[in-house]
Amino acid sequence: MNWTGFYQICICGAFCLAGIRGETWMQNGENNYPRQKAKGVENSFSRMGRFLSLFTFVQFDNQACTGSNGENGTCVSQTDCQRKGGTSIGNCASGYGVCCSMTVKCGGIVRENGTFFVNEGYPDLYNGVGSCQVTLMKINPVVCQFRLDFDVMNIMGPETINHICINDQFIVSGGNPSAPAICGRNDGNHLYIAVEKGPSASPVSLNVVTTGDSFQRSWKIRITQIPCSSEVKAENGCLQYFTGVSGQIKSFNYDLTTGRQLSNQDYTICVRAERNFCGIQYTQCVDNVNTRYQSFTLSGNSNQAVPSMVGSTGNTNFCPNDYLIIPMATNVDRVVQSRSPTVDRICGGTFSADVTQTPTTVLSTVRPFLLFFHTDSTENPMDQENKGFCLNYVQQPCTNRLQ
Ligand SMILES: [Ca+2]
Ligand SMILES: [Ca+2]
Repeated sequence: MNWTGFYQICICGAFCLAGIRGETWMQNGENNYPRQKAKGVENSFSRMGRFLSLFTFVQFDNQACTGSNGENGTCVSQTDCQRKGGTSIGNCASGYGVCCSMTVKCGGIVRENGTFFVNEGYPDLYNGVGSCQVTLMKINPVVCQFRLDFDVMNIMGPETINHICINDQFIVSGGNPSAPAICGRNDGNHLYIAVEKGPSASPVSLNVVTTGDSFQRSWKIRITQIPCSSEVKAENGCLQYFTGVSGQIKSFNYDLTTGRQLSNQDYTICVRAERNFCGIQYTQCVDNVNTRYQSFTLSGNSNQAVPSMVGSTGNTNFCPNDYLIIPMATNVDRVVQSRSPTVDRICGGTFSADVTQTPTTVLSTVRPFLLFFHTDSTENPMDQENKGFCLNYVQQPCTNRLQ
């Protein structure tokens, strides 16, 4: 993301104006940037024009950096890092800045872009019971969304009968769309929280509730603030937002070994249609763990082979309970023959737009590219050992066939 900041340090023999800085927001094309500039430096120079030739300027962006420990931070001056309560994890900007990692724990307030919310004692594991909440503050009125990236997110999973998060829960309060409570293992997943534009937006809080049995928990959540005009701002209503021509989408707590499809989910997943792409194909992920592919198991007894089920054809299961909606989905190998009937609602134990036990590649040409995931509050006895879904997507270029 192009959070360009800007820091100027002047280097000269006897004169140095380094460290005279302030923070403001400036327009740069389509984006608003938090920009640090050398406040007063220009005035000083206008008065000291004759000395200008003595100065050499080094400027660097307040961009994401990688610390010596391999973790991500933000490149700022050492003074700023200390002032903000961060930790230096390395150098950046040719040694003129430090790669600063900012973290908050229970009870903390997030006031900086790129802050991590971590468990008490992180990177040690946390085996306590309680409610751990942090509050998110917009760093600027033009921020419209928070993006949460779960670098590490491992709390106790759902109970095993109906897959409800009754032990541990991660809860987002405030913001829009309302995020479902999630639990279990969610490393690498993400979600977006939309907030009102302007200075007086309703507060957003993140809460990790831990109850019940002993469990070795850990979390590290990166919180990115996204301006309304940003290219990476999610479209309205999207809890998850993927960019790029190809990628992978997983339901929360998806894991081929220990994961369980979560109940009470209801959210929209969006994929940004890249320029000159008119369609999108989905294929269920490879399963190297189980003897039979279980990377799309939304309904039925996943201990057995279960065909795909679709909501619009005359079979016995119209996916009334748990389903993934892909607008006007059709199997790729049927498209060329004719304008085949399309379906929207897919469930069962195999991913296909037809009723089959063979996983197939599914195409949708409805833009924007969206999926809606819904699960009800029960599993047992009809559904057992469902894992949810993992889909690989590939956008399809605009051709005569796909326009
Ligand atoms: Ca199910
Ligand atoms: Ca269910």
